[in-house]
Amino acid sequence: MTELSQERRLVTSIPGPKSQELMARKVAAVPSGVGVTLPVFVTRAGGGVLEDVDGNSLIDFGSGIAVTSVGNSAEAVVRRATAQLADFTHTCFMVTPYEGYVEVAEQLNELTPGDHEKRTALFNSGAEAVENAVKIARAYTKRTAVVVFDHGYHGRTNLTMALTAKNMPYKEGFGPFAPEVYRVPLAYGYRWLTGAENCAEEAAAQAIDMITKQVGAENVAAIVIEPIAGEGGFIEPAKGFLPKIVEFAKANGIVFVADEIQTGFCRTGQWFACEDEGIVPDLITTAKGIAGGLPLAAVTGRAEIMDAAHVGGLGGTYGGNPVACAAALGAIETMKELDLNARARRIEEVMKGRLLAMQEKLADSATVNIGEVRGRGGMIAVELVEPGTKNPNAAATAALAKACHAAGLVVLTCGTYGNVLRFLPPLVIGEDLLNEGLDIIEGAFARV
Ligand code: PLZ
Repeated sequence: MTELSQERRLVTSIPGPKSQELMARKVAAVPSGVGVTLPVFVTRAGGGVLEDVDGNSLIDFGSGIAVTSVGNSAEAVVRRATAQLADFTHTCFMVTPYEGYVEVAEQLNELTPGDHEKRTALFNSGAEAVENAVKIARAYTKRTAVVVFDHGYHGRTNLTMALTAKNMPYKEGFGPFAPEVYRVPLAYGYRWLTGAENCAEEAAAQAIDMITKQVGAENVAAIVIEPIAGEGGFIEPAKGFLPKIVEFAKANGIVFVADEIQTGFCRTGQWFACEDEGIVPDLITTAKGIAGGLPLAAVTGRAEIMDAAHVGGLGGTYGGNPVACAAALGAIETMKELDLNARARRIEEVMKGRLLAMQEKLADSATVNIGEVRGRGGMIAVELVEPGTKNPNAAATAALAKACHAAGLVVLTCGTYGNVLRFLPPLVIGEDLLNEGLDIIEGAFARV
């Protein structure tokens, strides 16, 4: 197969005619509930590009939602997964186990924060990992309540829909939801009414007050939080907020669960985003970046908590599939070899430099302002507002994303108010493509 050339190349309009034909088949064969951000059908992908059926090559600032951090079809992922495919594809780890699963567990026990004794259980999706973290915390504490935060996202299964904050599109019409889920404020500095400088202190106090007054700390099994809220808008909780919540959990025998499904595996310039504030979670959920694109997820945590579930209480037919495990070992090998943490930090430097300049340039714009540039590593976003206000500008966000797509740049939106343009490039993207992508964003701002 010919090497995928690392360039943007548009030979048709986006989407091209072949993609449009396939989209018509999709509409006839797949329910409309399964949405599509950019109806371009992919044939090959790698490095920082996606190639489509019409021969276009698009720059990838999405990584399939923070999954292909090591790039699509990364060499070590393909090599190890291919070898595993030829050896055996499935036995079910609960029936007759295999080494790859144990090796992934060992790696995660070592890479995650804290040097206490740990255990790891493997699953198929992020939502499944979060569900299992809650099961484990309930088994350990013999309590039922789960505390989550404003703007939180944890999945689309029944329990994780309950844990997820945003109604549309995730929950609307899909209830009733799982009980014993309580939502408290998140330290969202940009939108904190008394100002960002008071946010960490006040939000933590409010959250703790709500837990103690409305739920009772002694009833709480787990506090589940993303160290950076992903789908909610790439919100970095104001510094000091997370440590206060951790301290409260510790003082009250509550299992602190960090959902690092989007932030994990070098995405934020650390193995895990918790590390930035020195946080050691009791349990940590991971998925996405873990296996270079193959479906795999994990719960890693303190041995005494992880071992609380009775024998046979955890599992699933496919959890820790051997091919996915081999891919994960290849992905982790790549992260170490290429020092993707350093690459993520470089991406932040380049992106923030240019986005902050755009923010300044747009200060007098009559259509859109960049309210805030935020995020860490290869997880960067701009929150867009109406000129001279903090009113969310979802219309401009949608228009900008569309303009980027038409120019051959895959970008995603997010945010409770739909007004955040987010960038999640593969961490192996070349700096020329990174800058070309930023040129496109700058051009889109100039036109919108
Ligand atoms: N926790 C922090 O980011 C998945 C969702 C895309 P699954 N985020 C992308 C969509 O619209 O469905 C996510 C996450 C965090 C949990 C999940 C859920 O992971 O692998 O999608 O189940």
